[in-house]
Amino acid sequence: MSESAVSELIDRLHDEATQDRPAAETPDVGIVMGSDSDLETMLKGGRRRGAYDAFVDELGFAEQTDFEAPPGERFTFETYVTSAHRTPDLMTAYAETAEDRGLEVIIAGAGGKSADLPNMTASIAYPLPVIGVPVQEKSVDSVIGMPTGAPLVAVDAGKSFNAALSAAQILARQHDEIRDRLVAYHDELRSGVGTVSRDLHDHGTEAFAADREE
Ligand code: RP5
Repeated sequence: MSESAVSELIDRLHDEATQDRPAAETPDVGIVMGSDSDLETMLKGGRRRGAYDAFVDELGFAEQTDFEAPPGERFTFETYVTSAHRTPDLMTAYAETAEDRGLEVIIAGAGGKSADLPNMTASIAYPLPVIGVPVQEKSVDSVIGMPTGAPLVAVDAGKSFNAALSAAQILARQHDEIRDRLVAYHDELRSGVGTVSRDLHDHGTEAFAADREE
């Protein structure tokens, strides 16, 4: 990221924090990651489905790319790269303006052994809840290892999909519409297991396995 881009983003965040926009028009969830190399794990395109897949495909959220021009969907998320070590000033600006910009919850993911973005974002954005995503197995300890009095909830390594569901659970306490979407998503999972179980039993192992390979 060029120096001018960093400064421009910091100024933008502070400006947006002064706008006092209606809650329905601001992003509900902020997703930040330490590098664009985290994109596939954090959002979409990796070996597992990510937060983008959960929000857009399962829960009916939309990505908000312009703070002043929200999409038609009521519930939205935004995405930024805010490296803890390479752009600590941007990470700080994002976390300290989050509440005033209207965010309700942040999902923060980072990889490597010093995955400090989730825990530093949580400390600065407090009392806004932050859900940490260790992008790699080796990042788990540095994401979840917060001292007493400095809260952060976290999901398992790479499971940004679950982070999105957890963020939606927080929002669902105030929004029945999100609660209904979460319940519908779970019902679909349940129904899928039922169908598979019945087909496996009734068709037998060989036929069931052959069907799956088609
Ligand atoms: C990558 O560098 C990791 O995936 C991490 O999220 C990213 C950012 O690390 P810092 O720039 O904060 O050190 O290895």
